[in-house]
Amino acid sequence: MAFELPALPYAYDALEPHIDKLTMEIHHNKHHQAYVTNLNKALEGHSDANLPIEEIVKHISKYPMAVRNNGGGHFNHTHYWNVMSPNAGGEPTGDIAHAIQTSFGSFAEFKTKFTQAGITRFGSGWAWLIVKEGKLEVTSTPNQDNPLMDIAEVKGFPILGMDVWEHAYYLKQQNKRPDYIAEFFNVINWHFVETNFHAAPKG
Ligand code: MN3
Repeated sequence: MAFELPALPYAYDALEPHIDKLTMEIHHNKHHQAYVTNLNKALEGHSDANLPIEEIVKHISKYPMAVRNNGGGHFNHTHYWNVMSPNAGGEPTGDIAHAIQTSFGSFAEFKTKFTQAGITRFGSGWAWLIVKEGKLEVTSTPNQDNPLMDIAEVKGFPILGMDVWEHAYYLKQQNKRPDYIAEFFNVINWHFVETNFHAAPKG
């Protein structure tokens, strides 16, 4: 049983005009595929190749760097495709809206913090909204690390992840990462974020 590239839950052009078709095609079909291929290579003949990717990610310190980079890449991108959706964005409602209000004061304050986390992540990496000890927190990770990893500086349960690698936006926004982040807010699937919020450990 090898890891496989999951199908995108919508068409490559479904996030237009916010995220363009060519970026989505290359990002999914080339970048994510490469993480999957290289993860399979790195775990070839290893019994852990049958574990769910979450289990590998949680105990990432016991694996070589190739598993950290490519296993992280596989986990993060699988999350990312689902955290975006056509006809999405806007302000959340329900339990997740309430939790954001409680933790950050307002949605606008959360948006500022999350945007800053994405902008200030030097080089390649991710911005995250996590559940940590029952509370929401914004953090970021370098490369393909994520807050589930035992090596993460700030650990927690990721409920919303934003890819800020240049490959996520360079064809459309070139060097303007803040423009990509503004567009990302137009495609956030808050229902998926809320589902993750409910699945997070409470303690
Ligand atoms: Mn990416």
